[in-house]
Amino acid sequence: MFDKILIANRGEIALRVIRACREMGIHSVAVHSTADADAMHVRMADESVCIGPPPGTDSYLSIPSIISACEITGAQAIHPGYGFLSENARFVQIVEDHGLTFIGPSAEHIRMMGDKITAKETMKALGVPCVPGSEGGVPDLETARKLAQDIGYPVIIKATAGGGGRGMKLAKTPEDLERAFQTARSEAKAAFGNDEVYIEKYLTKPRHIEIQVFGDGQGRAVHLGERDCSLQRRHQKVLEEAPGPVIDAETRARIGKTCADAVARINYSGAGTIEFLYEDGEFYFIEMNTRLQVEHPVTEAIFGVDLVREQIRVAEGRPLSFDQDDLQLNGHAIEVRINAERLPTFSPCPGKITAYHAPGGLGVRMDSALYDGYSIPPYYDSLIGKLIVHGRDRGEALARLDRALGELIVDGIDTTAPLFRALLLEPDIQRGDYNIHWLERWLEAGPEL
Ligand code: MV4
Repeated sequence: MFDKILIANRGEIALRVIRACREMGIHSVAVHSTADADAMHVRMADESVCIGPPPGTDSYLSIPSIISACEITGAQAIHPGYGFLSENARFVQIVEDHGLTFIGPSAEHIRMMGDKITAKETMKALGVPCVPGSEGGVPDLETARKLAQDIGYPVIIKATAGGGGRGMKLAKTPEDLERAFQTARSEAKAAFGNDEVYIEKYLTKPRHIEIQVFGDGQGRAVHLGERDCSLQRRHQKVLEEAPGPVIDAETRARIGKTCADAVARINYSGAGTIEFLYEDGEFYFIEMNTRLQVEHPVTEAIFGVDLVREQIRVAEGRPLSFDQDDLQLNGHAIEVRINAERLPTFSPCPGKITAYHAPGGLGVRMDSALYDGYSIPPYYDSLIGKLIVHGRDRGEALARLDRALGELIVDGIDTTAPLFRALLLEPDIQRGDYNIHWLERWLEAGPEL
Protein backbone atom coordinates (compact mmCIF):
# COMPACT_ATOMS: atom_id res chain seq x y z
CA MET A 1 0.00 0.00 0.00
CA PHE A 2 1.14 3.51 -0.74
CA ASP A 3 1.75 5.97 2.05
CA LYS A 4 2.67 8.91 -0.20
CA ILE A 5 1.48 9.84 -3.70
CA LEU A 6 2.78 12.64 -5.89
CA ILE A 7 0.25 14.38 -8.10
CA ALA A 8 1.82 15.40 -11.42
CA ASN A 9 -0.86 17.94 -12.27
CA ARG A 10 -2.52 21.20 -11.19
CA GLY A 11 -5.96 22.79 -10.88
CA GLU A 12 -9.17 20.99 -10.03
CA ILE A 13 -7.89 17.52 -10.95
CA ALA A 14 -4.96 17.85 -8.53
CA LEU A 15 -7.47 18.67 -5.76
CA ARG A 16 -9.60 15.70 -6.82
CA VAL A 17 -6.65 13.34 -6.32
CA ILE A 18 -5.48 14.98 -3.07
CA ARG A 19 -9.00 14.52 -1.65
CA ALA A 20 -9.04 10.83 -2.53
CA CYS A 21 -5.59 10.39 -0.95
CA ARG A 22 -6.71 12.09 2.25
CA GLU A 23 -9.77 9.85 2.58
CA MET A 24 -7.53 6.82 2.11
CA GLY A 25 -4.98 7.99 4.69
CA ILE A 26 -2.31 8.53 2.03
CA HIS A 27 0.01 11.56 2.18
CA SER A 28 -0.05 13.80 -0.89
CA VAL A 29 2.72 15.73 -2.64
CA ALA A 30 1.85 18.60 -4.97
CA VAL A 31 4.23 19.76 -7.67
CA HIS A 32 3.96 23.24 -9.11
CA SER A 33 5.50 25.74 -11.48
CA THR A 34 6.68 29.12 -10.21
CA ALA A 35 3.44 30.57 -11.65
CA ASP A 36 1.44 28.23 -9.38
CA ALA A 37 3.20 28.92 -6.06
CA ASP A 38 -0.11 30.28 -4.66
CA ALA A 39 -2.35 27.72 -6.33
CA MET A 40 -4.93 25.80 -4.30
CA HIS A 41 -3.39 22.38 -5.02
CA VAL A 42 -0.16 23.53 -3.36
CA ARG A 43 -2.08 24.70 -0.29
CA MET A 44 -4.22 21.59 -0.05
CA ALA A 45 -1.47 18.97 -0.40
CA ASP A 46 0.55 17.77 2.58
CA GLU A 47 3.81 18.83 0.87
CA SER A 48 4.81 20.63 -2.29
CA VAL A 49 7.81 20.87 -4.60
CA CYS A 50 8.51 23.57 -7.17
CA ILE A 51 9.43 21.85 -10.43
CA GLY A 52 10.18 24.68 -12.82
CA PRO A 53 9.21 27.88 -14.61
CA PRO A 54 5.66 28.68 -15.82
CA PRO A 55 5.45 26.97 -19.23
CA GLY A 56 4.02 23.46 -18.93
CA THR A 57 6.83 22.02 -21.04
CA ASP A 58 9.33 23.20 -18.40
CA SER A 59 7.33 22.11 -15.33
CA TYR A 60 4.29 19.78 -15.44
CA LEU A 61 5.79 18.03 -18.47
CA SER A 62 9.36 17.93 -17.12
CA ILE A 63 9.96 14.24 -16.46
CA PRO A 64 13.32 14.64 -14.66
CA SER A 65 11.87 17.28 -12.30
CA ILE A 66 8.91 15.09 -11.43
CA ILE A 67 11.03 12.00 -10.81
CA SER A 68 13.35 14.13 -8.63
CA ALA A 69 10.36 15.43 -6.67
CA CYS A 70 9.40 11.82 -5.90
CA GLU A 71 12.92 11.02 -4.73
CA ILE A 72 13.14 14.15 -2.54
CA THR A 73 9.78 13.54 -0.85
CA GLY A 74 9.75 9.75 -0.76
CA ALA A 75 6.56 9.46 -2.80
CA GLN A 76 6.09 5.90 -4.06
CA ALA A 77 3.53 6.52 -6.76
CA ILE A 78 2.51 9.20 -9.27
CA HIS A 79 -1.03 10.14 -10.21
CA PRO A 80 -0.92 11.97 -13.56
CA GLY A 81 -4.48 13.38 -13.61
CA TYR A 82 -5.54 14.13 -17.20
CA GLY A 83 -3.56 15.93 -19.91
CA PHE A 84 0.17 16.59 -19.31
CA LEU A 85 1.94 13.20 -18.83
CA SER A 86 -1.20 11.10 -18.35
CA GLU A 87 -0.93 9.26 -21.69
CA ASN A 88 2.83 9.36 -22.18
CA ALA A 89 4.11 5.77 -22.44
CA ARG A 90 7.76 6.87 -22.23
CA PHE A 91 7.02 8.61 -18.91
CA VAL A 92 5.39 5.46 -17.53
CA GLN A 93 8.48 3.46 -18.50
CA ILE A 94 10.77 5.96 -16.76
CA VAL A 95 8.58 5.99 -13.64
CA GLU A 96 8.80 2.20 -13.44
CA ASP A 97 12.55 2.19 -14.13
CA HIS A 98 12.92 4.35 -11.01
CA GLY A 99 11.04 1.83 -8.88
CA LEU A 100 7.97 4.06 -8.69
CA THR A 101 4.36 3.18 -9.56
CA PHE A 102 2.39 4.97 -12.25
CA ILE A 103 -1.27 5.18 -11.24
CA GLY A 104 -2.75 4.18 -14.56
CA PRO A 105 -2.40 1.57 -17.28
CA SER A 106 0.85 -0.04 -18.43
CA ALA A 107 3.15 1.71 -20.91
CA GLU A 108 2.23 -1.04 -23.36
CA HIS A 109 -1.52 -0.32 -23.16
CA ILE A 110 -0.96 3.43 -23.43
CA ARG A 111 1.23 2.91 -26.52
CA MET A 112 -1.30 0.50 -28.05
CA MET A 113 -4.20 2.94 -27.71
CA GLY A 114 -2.09 5.99 -28.63
CA ASP A 115 -1.60 4.51 -32.08
CA LYS A 116 -5.13 4.82 -33.45
CA ILE A 117 -4.70 2.11 -36.11
CA THR A 118 -3.39 -0.41 -33.56
CA ALA A 119 -6.16 0.60 -31.15
CA LYS A 120 -8.82 0.01 -33.79
CA GLU A 121 -7.37 -3.30 -34.98
CA THR A 122 -7.10 -4.48 -31.36
CA MET A 123 -10.69 -3.49 -30.53
CA LYS A 124 -12.02 -5.03 -33.74
CA ALA A 125 -10.28 -8.34 -32.92
CA LEU A 126 -11.86 -8.19 -29.45
CA GLY A 127 -15.36 -7.93 -30.91
CA VAL A 128 -15.88 -4.20 -30.44
CA PRO A 129 -17.86 -2.68 -33.35
CA CYS A 130 -15.78 -0.21 -35.42
CA VAL A 131 -16.41 2.39 -38.13
CA PRO A 132 -16.14 0.73 -41.59
CA GLY A 133 -12.82 1.65 -43.17
CA SER A 134 -9.31 0.60 -44.14
CA GLU A 135 -7.65 -2.33 -42.44
CA GLY A 136 -4.58 -0.62 -41.07
CA GLY A 137 -2.73 2.21 -42.77
CA VAL A 138 -3.28 3.52 -46.28
CA PRO A 139 0.12 3.70 -48.03
CA ASP A 140 -0.70 5.80 -51.10
CA LEU A 141 -3.35 7.79 -52.96
CA GLU A 142 -4.26 4.93 -55.31
CA THR A 143 -5.06 2.65 -52.38
CA ALA A 144 -7.02 5.50 -50.76
CA ARG A 145 -9.09 5.92 -53.97
CA LYS A 146 -9.98 2.23 -54.19
CA LEU A 147 -10.86 2.05 -50.49
CA ALA A 148 -12.96 5.21 -50.58
CA GLN A 149 -14.87 3.88 -53.60
CA ASP A 150 -15.64 0.64 -51.72
CA ILE A 151 -16.51 2.37 -48.43
CA GLY A 152 -18.62 5.02 -50.17
CA TYR A 153 -18.34 8.81 -49.80
CA PRO A 154 -18.13 10.82 -47.61
CA VAL A 155 -14.94 9.43 -46.06
CA ILE A 156 -12.57 10.80 -43.43
CA ILE A 157 -8.76 10.50 -43.42
CA LYS A 158 -7.27 10.28 -39.92
CA ALA A 159 -3.69 10.28 -38.65
CA THR A 160 -2.78 7.16 -36.67
CA ALA A 161 -0.82 9.39 -34.28
CA GLY A 162 -3.71 11.87 -34.01
CA GLY A 163 -6.83 11.66 -31.89
CA GLY A 164 -9.21 14.03 -30.22
CA GLY A 165 -9.87 15.69 -33.55
CA ARG A 166 -6.25 16.40 -34.42
CA GLY A 167 -5.09 15.30 -37.86
CA MET A 168 -8.41 14.61 -39.60
CA LYS A 169 -9.52 15.54 -43.13
CA LEU A 170 -12.96 15.08 -44.67
CA ALA A 171 -13.50 14.07 -48.32
CA LYS A 172 -17.14 14.53 -49.32
CA THR A 173 -16.61 13.46 -52.94
CA PRO A 174 -13.91 11.71 -55.06
CA GLU A 175 -12.78 15.19 -56.14
CA ASP A 176 -11.89 16.02 -52.51
CA LEU A 177 -9.88 12.86 -51.91
CA GLU A 178 -6.42 13.78 -53.23
CA ARG A 179 -6.30 17.04 -51.26
CA ALA A 180 -7.68 15.41 -48.07
CA PHE A 181 -5.22 12.53 -48.31
CA GLN A 182 -2.14 14.68 -49.01
CA THR A 183 -2.94 17.35 -46.41
CA ALA A 184 -3.77 14.72 -43.78
CA ARG A 185 -0.38 13.10 -44.43
CA SER A 186 1.71 16.25 -44.44
CA GLU A 187 -0.05 17.71 -41.39
CA ALA A 188 0.39 14.41 -39.55
CA LYS A 189 4.09 14.37 -40.47
CA ALA A 190 4.52 17.95 -39.21
CA ALA A 191 2.47 17.55 -36.03
CA PHE A 192 3.40 14.03 -34.92
CA GLY A 193 6.48 13.06 -36.96
CA ASN A 194 4.42 10.17 -38.33
CA ASP A 195 2.56 10.45 -41.64
CA GLU A 196 0.64 7.19 -41.41
CA VAL A 197 -3.08 7.68 -42.05
CA TYR A 198 -6.20 5.51 -42.21
CA ILE A 199 -9.56 5.99 -43.80
CA GLU A 200 -13.10 5.61 -42.48
CA LYS A 201 -16.68 6.08 -43.59
CA TYR A 202 -17.67 9.58 -42.41
CA LEU A 203 -20.73 9.46 -40.18
CA THR A 204 -22.73 12.65 -40.77
CA LYS A 205 -24.88 13.05 -37.63
CA PRO A 206 -23.58 10.85 -34.81
CA ARG A 207 -23.60 11.36 -31.08
CA HIS A 208 -20.36 11.00 -29.11
CA ILE A 209 -21.02 8.25 -26.58
CA GLU A 210 -18.18 6.98 -24.42
CA ILE A 211 -18.13 3.94 -22.14
CA GLN A 212 -16.30 4.09 -18.81
CA VAL A 213 -14.38 0.90 -18.13
CA PHE A 214 -12.18 -0.18 -15.27
CA GLY A 215 -9.74 -3.10 -15.26
CA ASP A 216 -7.88 -4.60 -12.31
CA GLY A 217 -4.88 -5.65 -14.43
CA GLN A 218 -5.59 -9.28 -13.54
CA GLY A 219 -8.11 -10.12 -16.20
CA ARG A 220 -11.20 -8.71 -14.51
CA ALA A 221 -12.99 -5.59 -15.67
CA VAL A 222 -16.29 -3.76 -15.27
CA HIS A 223 -18.10 -1.02 -17.14
CA LEU A 224 -19.82 1.99 -15.61
CA GLY A 225 -22.19 2.82 -18.43
CA GLU A 226 -21.89 5.66 -20.87
CA ARG A 227 -21.56 9.43 -21.03
CA ASP A 228 -22.97 11.50 -23.86
CA CYS A 229 -20.35 14.14 -24.72
CA SER A 230 -21.79 15.29 -28.04
CA LEU A 231 -21.93 18.96 -27.05
CA GLN A 232 -18.48 20.10 -28.18
CA ARG A 233 -16.92 23.17 -29.74
CA ARG A 234 -13.71 22.71 -31.76
CA HIS A 235 -13.24 19.25 -30.22
CA GLN A 236 -13.53 20.68 -26.71
CA LYS A 237 -16.32 19.19 -24.62
CA VAL A 238 -18.63 21.76 -23.12
CA LEU A 239 -21.35 19.73 -21.36
CA GLU A 240 -21.45 16.00 -20.58
CA GLU A 241 -24.22 13.85 -19.18
CA ALA A 242 -24.82 10.35 -17.91
CA PRO A 243 -26.72 8.26 -18.72
CA GLY A 244 -26.97 9.15 -22.41
CA PRO A 245 -30.41 10.57 -23.21
CA VAL A 246 -30.98 8.01 -26.00
CA ILE A 247 -29.36 4.89 -24.50
CA ASP A 248 -31.69 2.35 -22.87
CA ALA A 249 -30.76 -0.18 -20.17
CA GLU A 250 -30.50 -3.11 -22.57
CA THR A 251 -28.26 -1.22 -25.00
CA ARG A 252 -26.10 -0.05 -22.10
CA ALA A 253 -25.71 -3.57 -20.76
CA ARG A 254 -24.81 -4.94 -24.20
CA ILE A 255 -22.20 -2.34 -25.28
CA GLY A 256 -20.93 -2.13 -21.70
CA LYS A 257 -20.30 -5.87 -21.55
CA THR A 258 -18.59 -5.81 -24.95
CA CYS A 259 -16.23 -3.11 -23.65
CA ALA A 260 -15.59 -4.69 -20.26
CA ASP A 261 -14.88 -8.07 -21.85
CA ALA A 262 -12.48 -6.44 -24.32
CA VAL A 263 -10.39 -4.70 -21.66
CA ALA A 264 -10.49 -7.78 -19.41
CA ARG A 265 -9.03 -9.86 -22.27
CA ILE A 266 -6.02 -7.56 -22.62
CA ASN A 267 -5.48 -7.38 -18.81
CA TYR A 268 -6.06 -3.66 -18.85
CA SER A 269 -5.35 -1.91 -15.55
CA GLY A 270 -7.13 1.16 -14.22
CA ALA A 271 -9.64 3.61 -15.65
CA GLY A 272 -10.28 3.76 -19.38
CA THR A 273 -12.79 5.31 -21.73
CA ILE A 274 -13.86 3.70 -24.97
CA GLU A 275 -15.16 6.34 -27.37
CA PHE A 276 -17.87 5.62 -29.90
CA LEU A 277 -19.83 7.44 -32.51
CA TYR A 278 -23.49 6.41 -32.15
CA GLU A 279 -25.79 6.80 -35.12
CA ASP A 280 -29.09 5.11 -36.04
CA GLY A 281 -28.88 2.79 -33.05
CA GLU A 282 -25.37 1.49 -33.82
CA PHE A 283 -22.06 2.00 -31.99
CA TYR A 284 -18.83 2.59 -33.90
CA PHE A 285 -15.54 2.56 -31.95
CA ILE A 286 -13.22 5.50 -32.70
CA GLU A 287 -10.62 5.80 -29.92
CA MET A 288 -9.74 4.66 -26.40
CA ASN A 289 -8.47 7.07 -23.75
CA THR A 290 -6.19 5.46 -21.18
CA ARG A 291 -6.69 8.05 -18.43
CA LEU A 292 -9.21 9.40 -15.97
CA GLN A 293 -11.29 11.90 -17.94
CA VAL A 294 -12.37 15.43 -17.07
CA GLU A 295 -16.01 14.31 -17.12
CA HIS A 296 -15.59 11.30 -14.79
CA PRO A 297 -17.75 12.93 -12.04
CA VAL A 298 -21.03 12.34 -13.91
CA THR A 299 -20.26 8.61 -13.82
CA GLU A 300 -19.30 8.84 -10.13
CA ALA A 301 -22.60 10.59 -9.41
CA ILE A 302 -24.88 8.00 -10.99
CA PHE A 303 -22.95 4.94 -9.76
CA GLY A 304 -21.95 6.30 -6.34
CA VAL A 305 -18.30 5.26 -6.72
CA ASP A 306 -14.99 7.08 -6.26
CA LEU A 307 -13.04 6.40 -9.44
CA VAL A 308 -9.78 7.92 -8.16
CA ARG A 309 -9.90 5.68 -5.09
CA GLU A 310 -10.32 2.68 -7.38
CA GLN A 311 -7.38 3.84 -9.53
CA ILE A 312 -5.18 3.96 -6.44
CA ARG A 313 -6.40 0.56 -5.19
CA VAL A 314 -5.72 -1.11 -8.51
CA ALA A 315 -2.27 0.51 -8.74
CA GLU A 316 -1.53 -0.98 -5.30
CA GLY A 317 -2.37 -4.40 -6.73
CA ARG A 318 -5.65 -4.67 -4.83
CA PRO A 319 -8.93 -5.70 -6.43
CA LEU A 320 -11.68 -3.28 -7.40
CA SER A 321 -13.98 -2.62 -4.45
CA PHE A 322 -17.05 -3.65 -6.52
CA ASP A 323 -17.98 -6.06 -9.27
CA GLN A 324 -20.40 -5.57 -12.14
CA ASP A 325 -23.45 -6.72 -10.16
CA ASP A 326 -22.75 -4.16 -7.43
CA LEU A 327 -23.03 -1.30 -9.91
CA GLN A 328 -26.55 0.10 -10.02
CA LEU A 329 -27.24 3.18 -12.10
CA ASN A 330 -29.08 5.81 -10.09
CA GLY A 331 -30.65 8.95 -11.57
CA HIS A 332 -29.06 11.39 -13.98
CA ALA A 333 -25.99 13.66 -13.82
CA ILE A 334 -24.84 16.61 -15.92
CA GLU A 335 -21.46 18.37 -15.90
CA VAL A 336 -20.75 21.79 -17.38
CA ARG A 337 -17.24 23.08 -17.89
CA ILE A 338 -16.63 26.54 -16.48
CA ASN A 339 -13.76 28.02 -18.52
CA ALA A 340 -12.02 31.36 -18.07
CA GLU A 341 -13.12 32.50 -21.52
CA ARG A 342 -14.96 35.49 -22.97
CA LEU A 343 -18.16 34.78 -24.88
CA PRO A 344 -19.15 34.65 -27.65
CA THR A 345 -15.60 34.10 -29.00
CA PHE A 346 -14.36 31.79 -26.24
CA SER A 347 -11.09 33.76 -26.12
CA PRO A 348 -9.00 32.96 -23.01
CA CYS A 349 -9.61 35.33 -20.12
CA PRO A 350 -7.05 34.86 -17.33
CA GLY A 351 -6.89 37.36 -14.46
CA LYS A 352 -7.67 37.98 -10.83
CA ILE A 353 -10.79 36.51 -9.18
CA THR A 354 -12.28 39.28 -7.08
CA ALA A 355 -15.16 37.16 -5.72
CA TYR A 356 -15.87 33.43 -5.82
CA HIS A 357 -18.90 31.62 -4.51
CA ALA A 358 -19.48 27.94 -5.30
CA PRO A 359 -23.05 26.63 -5.54
CA GLY A 360 -24.12 23.93 -3.12
CA GLY A 361 -27.11 22.03 -1.81
CA LEU A 362 -28.56 18.62 -2.63
CA GLY A 363 -27.12 17.00 -5.75
CA VAL A 364 -24.55 19.71 -6.48
CA ARG A 365 -20.78 19.22 -6.74
CA MET A 366 -18.36 21.97 -7.72
CA ASP A 367 -14.84 20.78 -8.55
CA SER A 368 -12.66 23.87 -8.78
CA ALA A 369 -9.32 25.16 -7.54
CA LEU A 370 -10.54 28.76 -7.44
CA TYR A 371 -10.59 30.95 -4.35
CA ASP A 372 -11.23 34.62 -3.59
CA GLY A 373 -8.24 36.70 -4.68
CA TYR A 374 -6.67 33.95 -6.83
CA SER A 375 -5.04 35.03 -10.08
CA ILE A 376 -5.58 32.64 -12.98
CA PRO A 377 -2.23 32.39 -14.78
CA PRO A 378 -2.21 32.60 -18.59
CA TYR A 379 0.00 29.55 -19.16
CA TYR A 380 -2.40 26.63 -18.86
CA ASP A 381 -5.77 25.50 -20.20
CA SER A 382 -8.78 27.60 -19.42
CA LEU A 383 -10.80 25.06 -17.38
CA ILE A 384 -11.34 26.65 -13.95
CA GLY A 385 -14.20 24.58 -12.64
CA LYS A 386 -16.67 21.81 -13.26
CA LEU A 387 -20.21 22.05 -11.99
CA ILE A 388 -21.81 18.64 -11.64
CA VAL A 389 -25.45 18.15 -10.74
CA HIS A 390 -27.26 14.92 -9.94
CA GLY A 391 -31.00 14.35 -9.87
CA ARG A 392 -33.42 11.44 -9.75
CA ASP A 393 -34.09 11.92 -13.45
CA ARG A 394 -32.90 14.13 -16.31
CA GLY A 395 -35.55 16.78 -15.69
CA GLU A 396 -34.52 17.15 -12.07
CA ALA A 397 -30.84 17.37 -13.08
CA LEU A 398 -31.60 20.12 -15.62
CA ALA A 399 -33.60 22.13 -13.07
CA ARG A 400 -30.84 21.68 -10.51
CA LEU A 401 -28.22 22.83 -13.03
CA ASP A 402 -30.15 26.03 -13.66
CA ARG A 403 -30.55 26.60 -9.92
CA ALA A 404 -26.85 25.96 -9.24
CA LEU A 405 -25.71 28.23 -12.08
CA GLY A 406 -27.81 30.93 -10.47
CA GLU A 407 -25.80 30.58 -7.26
CA LEU A 408 -22.36 30.56 -8.91
CA ILE A 409 -20.35 33.76 -8.56
CA VAL A 410 -17.03 34.21 -10.38
CA ASP A 411 -16.20 37.92 -10.49
CA GLY A 412 -13.16 39.64 -12.01
CA ILE A 413 -12.97 37.55 -15.19
CA ASP A 414 -15.34 36.28 -17.87
CA THR A 415 -16.42 32.63 -17.83
CA THR A 416 -18.47 30.26 -19.94
CA ALA A 417 -21.15 30.01 -17.20
CA PRO A 418 -23.67 32.23 -19.10
CA LEU A 419 -23.51 29.81 -22.04
CA PHE A 420 -25.22 27.14 -19.94
CA ARG A 421 -28.12 29.38 -18.83
CA ALA A 422 -28.75 30.02 -22.55
CA LEU A 423 -28.41 26.33 -23.48
CA LEU A 424 -30.95 25.34 -20.82
CA LEU A 425 -33.55 27.51 -22.59
CA GLU A 426 -33.23 25.47 -25.79
CA PRO A 427 -35.99 22.90 -26.44
CA ASP A 428 -33.45 20.54 -28.13
CA ILE A 429 -31.30 20.56 -24.98
CA GLN A 430 -34.35 20.07 -22.75
CA ARG A 431 -35.32 17.05 -24.89
CA GLY A 432 -31.76 15.71 -25.17
CA ASP A 433 -32.09 15.98 -28.94
CA TYR A 434 -28.60 16.88 -30.16
CA ASN A 435 -25.60 15.41 -32.00
CA ILE A 436 -21.89 16.32 -32.39
CA HIS A 437 -22.74 19.25 -34.69
CA TRP A 438 -25.57 20.80 -32.67
CA LEU A 439 -23.49 23.19 -30.55
CA GLU A 440 -21.38 24.64 -33.37
CA ARG A 441 -24.49 25.18 -35.49
CA TRP A 442 -26.27 26.86 -32.59
CA LEU A 443 -23.27 29.13 -31.92
CA GLU A 444 -23.03 30.03 -35.63
CA ALA A 445 -26.64 31.25 -35.50
CA GLY A 446 -25.43 33.92 -33.05
CA PRO A 447 -27.38 33.30 -29.84
CA GLU A 448 -27.58 36.07 -27.22
CA LEU A 449 -24.73 35.21 -24.79
C1 MV4 B 1 -15.38 10.86 -36.99
C2 MV4 B 1 -16.50 11.62 -37.34
C3 MV4 B 1 -17.36 11.12 -38.30
N1 MV4 B 1 -17.07 9.94 -38.89
N2 MV4 B 1 -15.14 9.69 -37.60
C4 MV4 B 1 -13.47 14.00 -33.93
C5 MV4 B 1 -12.64 13.75 -32.73
C6 MV4 B 1 -12.14 12.36 -32.85
N3 MV4 B 1 -12.17 11.73 -31.58
C7 MV4 B 1 -13.03 11.70 -33.84
N4 MV4 B 1 -13.82 12.73 -34.44
C8 MV4 B 1 -14.72 12.43 -35.38
N5 MV4 B 1 -14.53 11.26 -36.03
C9 MV4 B 1 -15.97 9.25 -38.53
N6 MV4 B 1 -15.71 8.10 -39.13
C10 MV4 B 1 -16.73 12.83 -36.68
C11 MV4 B 1 -15.82 13.25 -35.70
C12 MV4 B 1 -16.15 14.51 -35.06
C13 MV4 B 1 -16.54 14.56 -33.70
C14 MV4 B 1 -16.55 13.43 -32.92
C15 MV4 B 1 -16.92 13.48 -31.61
C16 MV4 B 1 -17.31 14.69 -31.06
C17 MV4 B 1 -17.29 15.84 -31.81
C18 MV4 B 1 -16.90 15.79 -33.14
C19 MV4 B 1 -16.89 16.94 -33.90
C20 MV4 B 1 -16.51 16.89 -35.21
C21 MV4 B 1 -16.12 15.67 -35.79
